[in-house]
Amino acid sequence: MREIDLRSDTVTRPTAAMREAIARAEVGDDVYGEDPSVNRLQELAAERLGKPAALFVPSGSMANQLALRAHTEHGDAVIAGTNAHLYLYEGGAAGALSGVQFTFVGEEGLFDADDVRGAIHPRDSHFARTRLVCVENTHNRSGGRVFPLEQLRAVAEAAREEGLSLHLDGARIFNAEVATGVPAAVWAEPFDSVAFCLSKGLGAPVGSLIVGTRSFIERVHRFRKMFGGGMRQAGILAAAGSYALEHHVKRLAEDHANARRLAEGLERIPGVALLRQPETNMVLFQVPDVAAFVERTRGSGLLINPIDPVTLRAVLHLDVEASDVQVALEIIGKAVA
Ligand code: TLP
Repeated sequence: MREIDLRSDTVTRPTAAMREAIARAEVGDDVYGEDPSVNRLQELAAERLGKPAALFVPSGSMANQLALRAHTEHGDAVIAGTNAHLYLYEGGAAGALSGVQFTFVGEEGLFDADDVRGAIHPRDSHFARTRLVCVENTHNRSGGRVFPLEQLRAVAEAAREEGLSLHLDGARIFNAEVATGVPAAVWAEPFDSVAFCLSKGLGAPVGSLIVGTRSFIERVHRFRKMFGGGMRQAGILAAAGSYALEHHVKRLAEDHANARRLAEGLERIPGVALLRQPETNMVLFQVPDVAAFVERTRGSGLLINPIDPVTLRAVLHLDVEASDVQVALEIIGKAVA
């Protein structure tokens, strides 16, 4: 039985061509800055995101947490959308490693300029100093939603006027690029720093990048060492990442098409409630008994994770074909019958 794994786009395995790129990778000691494959990936990433410098790090969580650490001091406040990954799903790191607290704004990851202005603490010693605004695009917890570009620019302008820094959790920024036709560098333009992942829709096994100005990346480099993220012959991972950036961006459109196919099919199954039309590669839906559903579908070779007691998230990726979507729909139909 071919297993269909829709738990996340993190579950992909490297393709044969990517494994070849890994096997051919030239390597060196990246803690000394001597790994040519890492250096090449960093240059490629900086160029793609339109920023002067980039740093390769082991995970998206580390990229976000390094950004928080580098932009803030202990005791500062950070403005973020509700259910931001860097708050909700990163093991409490922001409190533990950077000593920051959050002010949440908006709904489902989206917020506007007035939300930002209204969330800034008074400059008074009673209050934590508000220093940073974080945006997540696409937004994971709301099912891969894209932050509207003009709204994003207005948010950035408000933040700038108030002297705040801006960080983008762009773990899936290339999904936003492909869904909208707006280049990643344009999405990144208003931000001081951007984190993006190679190990999600792009299909590489490991790694994320953080991009920004040279002086910011130098600061992040120091914290990467401190957080234990300095890697040695990481070129074997970076080679997979460069391959992914060069070959796996355009194909994200297939994942988006499969997400729409899945959503259309789900709408026809009695007992299934689609939460909203997918904008990128995720589909959120509800069924009457989530626990029984997860067990039944798993028994039929289909893996889907709940994100809360009543909602499931199906994620489309490189290892899921259109024909798998049809099979998944049949399994789901039987599981809710
Ligand atoms: N998200 C994972 C889980 O942690 C929920 C997933 O399966 O979607 N930012 C965003 C927006 C993310 O979705 C993720 C991973 C990260 C950061 C963290 O990346 P990693 O897993 O590499 O630390």
